[in-house]
Amino acid sequence: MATTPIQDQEGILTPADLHFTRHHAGVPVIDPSRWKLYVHGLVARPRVFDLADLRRLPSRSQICFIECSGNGVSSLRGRRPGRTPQVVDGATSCAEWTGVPLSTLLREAGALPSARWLLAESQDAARYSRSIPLADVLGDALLAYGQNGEPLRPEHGYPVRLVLPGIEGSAQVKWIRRIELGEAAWWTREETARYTDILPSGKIRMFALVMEAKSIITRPAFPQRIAAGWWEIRGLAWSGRGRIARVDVSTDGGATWQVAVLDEPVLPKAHTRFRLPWQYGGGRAVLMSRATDETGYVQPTAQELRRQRLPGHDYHHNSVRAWLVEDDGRVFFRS
Ligand SMILES: Nc1nc2c(c(=O)[nH]1)N[C@H]1C(S)=C(S)[C@@H](COP(=O)(O)O)O[C@H]1N2
Ligand SMILES: [Mo]
Repeated sequence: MATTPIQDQEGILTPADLHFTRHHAGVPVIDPSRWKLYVHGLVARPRVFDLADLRRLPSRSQICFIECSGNGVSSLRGRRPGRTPQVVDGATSCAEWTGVPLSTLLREAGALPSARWLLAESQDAARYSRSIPLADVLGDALLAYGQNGEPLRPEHGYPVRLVLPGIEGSAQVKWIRRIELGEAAWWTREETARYTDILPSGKIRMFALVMEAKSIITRPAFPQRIAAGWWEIRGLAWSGRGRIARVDVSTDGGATWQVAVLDEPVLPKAHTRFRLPWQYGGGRAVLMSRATDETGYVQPTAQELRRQRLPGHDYHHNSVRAWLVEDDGRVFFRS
C-alpha cells in the first residue's frame, strides 16, 4: 500500500503519481495491443472488446474519490507514533476518471432482464475478482482508461479498470479483462474472507459497498506545533452517497461545534474541502470534524461506530477523527 499525503494536497484532485495504490498480487505488465475485455453470461450478444473498440464508444468523465475500505484501521488500533493525516487516512484519493459507461457496454452486449449481478475479473496474477449488484452501480460505473487527463498508470489498472463512484475501493477491479452477468453473486475470496463487517449480533454484513460519509482535519495535525494565534483549520470530507452537505468542526473535543465553510466545487462522491478560522488561545485543545451528506447521514463518533460493530472489525472505519493539541502546542492523533 502506498498512500496519499493528504496534508500537503491543494484542491481536490490527487495527481496520478500521488494517488494511493493497493494491489494484492502485484502490478501486471499488460501489452495494450493484446488486451481484451470479454463480456458474457446473461447477455444476448457476448462480446470481446479491444482498446480501440472501447475508445470508439462514447466516453464520459467523472471526478470521484476512491477509498480503500480498510482506510484508517491501523492507526485506530495501534498507538504507534508518527501518525500524520497520510498515515491515518491516506488510502483515499480523488481523480477525474474517463472511460466508457458500463451501461453503454451492457447495452452493446444486450444484457438480459434476468441479469442482477456482475462479476469483474482482473488479469493480474491472482485473477482478483468481485461480484457487484448491477442496480447499485449502473448509474455511474465506468470502464476507465483515463485518469486526470492521461492514460491510467500501471499501478492504477492500465490499460482499463472499473471505476465505481462512491463504492469501496476494493470492488473497483484494476487490469480488468472479463465481465460476466449472472443472477447471483459468485462469492469470491475478496467478498467472503475479506471486506465484510462483523455486527454486534455476530452476523456478518457482506457487500457493504457504499462508502459512508467521512472527514478528517489535515491541518493543524501531526507533526505540526502551533503557537497561540489565528489558524485555519482545513480538511477533506467525502461521501459515497452523494454530495457533502455540511461539515461541523469542534476545537473542544465535541462539546461545541461550528459550521465550516465548504470550498467549491462540491461534487457528488468526491473529496470536498472545508475550512474554519480558529483563534487558538494556547493550552490543550481537541480538534474534530464531522461530515453530513445530502442524504442526511451523519459521520458517527468513535463510540457510535464501536456500538455498530464487534471489536476487531477491519473495514469501513468512518468515525470522527480527533487531533489532540497539547499544552505546548504539539499536535498528535488521538482517535
Ligand atoms: N486487480 C486488482 N484490482 C484491485 C485490487 C487488486 O489487488 N487487484 N485492489 C483493490 C483495492 S483493495 C483497492 S482499495 C483499489 C485501489 O485502487 P488504486 O490502487 O488505484 O488506488 O483497487 C482495487 N482493485
Ligand atoms: Mo482496498
